Amino acid sequence: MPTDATRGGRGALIVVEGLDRAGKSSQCEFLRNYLQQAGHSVKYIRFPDRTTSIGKMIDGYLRGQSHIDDHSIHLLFSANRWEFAQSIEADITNGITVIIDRYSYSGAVYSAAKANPALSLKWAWSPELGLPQPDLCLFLSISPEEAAKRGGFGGERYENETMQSRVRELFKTVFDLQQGADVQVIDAGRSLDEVSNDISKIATECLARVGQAGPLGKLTAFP
Ligand code: DGP
Repeated sequence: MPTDATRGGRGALIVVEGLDRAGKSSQCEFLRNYLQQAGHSVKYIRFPDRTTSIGKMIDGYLRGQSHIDDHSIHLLFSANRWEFAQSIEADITNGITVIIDRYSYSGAVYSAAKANPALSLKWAWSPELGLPQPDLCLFLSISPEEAAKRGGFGGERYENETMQSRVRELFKTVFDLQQGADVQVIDAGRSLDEVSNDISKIATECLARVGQAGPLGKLTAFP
């Protein structure tokens, strides 16, 4: 079966966002396998990528092993995305669809949810300007109470209900303000299969659309 690269078309940039424990990683893996079986070239990456030098600093912070000032850690998360921006763009140009587990939307909302008056949502969005603009953002919607019931919640910084409730509200705000990407809200409180079915349909439509679209865009400032 011909791949997108051999057809000469670009790949799609698909981002999966949501609260902690919304099922993002399982759904990203499902989507990668589904699209590969449909004949597409696909890569799956996740942010933060904890393998780089910057990623290791973020990992230590999330595990509570180090204290880093709110602005500094925010910029490290963003720098971690910038480390991969060129390779993401190259893959997309070469016909590879890139699925990303968490992206700039998490970047802005998790920092703004700290309710540090010196760190506004607008400020938090600004280092993201110019990063590749997703063609599709799948938001896995789950209530903070449901997320808390799922296994493993509470292990890392940010994994508490107060923070998750603020994060949920701020995701809505950021999606209203950043209208470049096609944001699709998926009810992730259902079974894995029901969620996967929705995701595969929406992603397939996205790939068909991207085949006719121009080059990948860039994230822009809030209006
Ligand atoms: P994960 O590896 O997907 O479980 O993410 C780890 C935690 O880090 C999770 O609570 C969400 C948070 N996070 C992810 N990206 C960012 C970011 O860019 N900025 C901030 N402040 N937090 C982030």
